[in-house]
Amino acid sequence: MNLSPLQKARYAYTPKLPAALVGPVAGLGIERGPAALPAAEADRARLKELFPASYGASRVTLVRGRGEAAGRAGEALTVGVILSGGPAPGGHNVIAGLFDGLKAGNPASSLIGFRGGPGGLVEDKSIAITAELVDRYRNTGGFDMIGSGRTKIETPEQFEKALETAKRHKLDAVVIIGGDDSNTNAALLAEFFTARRAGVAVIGVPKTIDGDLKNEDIETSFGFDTATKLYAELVGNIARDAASGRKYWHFVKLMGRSASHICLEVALQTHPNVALISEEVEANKRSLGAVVEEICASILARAQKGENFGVVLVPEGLIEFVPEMKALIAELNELLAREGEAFGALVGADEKRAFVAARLSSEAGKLYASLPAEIQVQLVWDRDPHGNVQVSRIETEKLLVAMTKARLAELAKQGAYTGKFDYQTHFLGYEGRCAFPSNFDADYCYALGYTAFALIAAGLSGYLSSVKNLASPASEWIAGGVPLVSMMNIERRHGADKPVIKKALVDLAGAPFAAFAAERTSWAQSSEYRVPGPAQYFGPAELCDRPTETLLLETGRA
Ligand code: FBP
Repeated sequence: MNLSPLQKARYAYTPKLPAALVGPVAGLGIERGPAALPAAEADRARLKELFPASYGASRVTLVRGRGEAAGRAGEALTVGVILSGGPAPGGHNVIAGLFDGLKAGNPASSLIGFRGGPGGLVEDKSIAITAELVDRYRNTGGFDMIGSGRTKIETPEQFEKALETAKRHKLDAVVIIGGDDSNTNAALLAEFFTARRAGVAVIGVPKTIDGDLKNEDIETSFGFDTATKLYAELVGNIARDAASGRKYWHFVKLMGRSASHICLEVALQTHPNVALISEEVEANKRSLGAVVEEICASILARAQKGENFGVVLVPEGLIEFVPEMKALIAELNELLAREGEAFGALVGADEKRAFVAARLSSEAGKLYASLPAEIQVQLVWDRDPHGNVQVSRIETEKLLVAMTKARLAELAKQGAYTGKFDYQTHFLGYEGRCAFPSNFDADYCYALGYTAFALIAAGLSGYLSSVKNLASPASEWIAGGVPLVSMMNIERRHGADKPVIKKALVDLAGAPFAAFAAERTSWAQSSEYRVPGPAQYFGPAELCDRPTETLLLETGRA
């Protein structure tokens, strides 16, 4: 193998663990809290109906030397593991933590990787995860050890096939490492296995760079820390380039399918001139035109100082939060779900646009027609298996540039703008998903994997591995589990009401947004960008182990 010097050095890194997980597994215990119920009271009855076996379970905390013993810790267990959805830095360390936990419990335990995501369980595509294999991937980025995929296990046949695979391998448990959609799937699978008395537990692990799988039990999903550090490094560099060349406005779209957590975190780290927060756009019912006005206001103010350059951060999901676009997308989703077959038979882009345009309501049709042709096509590209619009493929940054240019031309005509507008567009997303995990993500992921083992050993199923108190040193982290169903609500997907884990959007009343809102007026005019530089792996803890600004602000540690 061609190993880089950093890869070799990272092999030697020993992830830090919460105190409860340090020491012999025989000492592991759990403490149960009260029943954890879904936050959406209106959906409780329906969720109870859909998840009779899993509904109403308690949160659990892992403890050492007390509580209920994790009775199966010493057994020879066979566990399957799946990486699901988009990669996020640290996934390999979840597998390493799970593997090490299993082997510490009983060296005869075995771990099986299902390849290519949940489809690997359905189709029984597996690989034995050996010590040698794990060692090759410790503390490295990527999901390439076993691969990932977005297959949704939803048809009765798929559930049956998953059960057959589990029986064939004599699995005691399956660990699903994924985001909100994948963990929704984990909850359904757990319920199905329990209803069929299969004796196979299902445990989820909170993954996604988007940072939107969070709640009072899950302070952050893994991968968010590393990805935002990497994007912030790049945005800081771009900002410095802007201030050096003094000739471009850089429009940077940042990944994050729905929520703007990534954009907000990168803004807090770099102080750009404009950072759009989708949730605020939606809350204030702002049109695309109003969003463009905000960008133009900064451009005008800076042009007056002779600063015809700047940085605009655009969250990937913005388009779905602008009310008129949201209504259009909702109509498109229903239309494509209803007439998917006829639409799928069309070949050319023009034909597809015409098909859609002819079926939209008059308001949505007008808006659709006003968009650039490429955006019209991008809006009707296939939804992913969970029904999501593939926002990473919609060039919102280019749409905003085109609208900004047009608006500046109008303002110039009115004599209100005399600056010069030149631009560059960027999309930062895939660059960050397989980066070497930061120390934070390397530690967090290892702890999540080890916790998943402990939950299995405690005989639990339908739980999400949870590690809390993350703004403190790792030794003070609190490991445990939270029932998956307690995070669910009922939402409209693919034209039908479905139980799903609720996505956590940016809280406009929360500390990270407040910190941003307090500064952004001055950032709009200033060229004093903050340049965070690359993530550090070696050196003092305040440099190497510092969590995100979001986490520090949310826990009052900023
Ligand atoms: P997950 O929810 O699976 O973690 O996906 C994260 C993500 O990176 C989104 O930010 C992005 O919109 C999407 O995946 C892109 O998906 P794909 O890899 O299928 O292009």
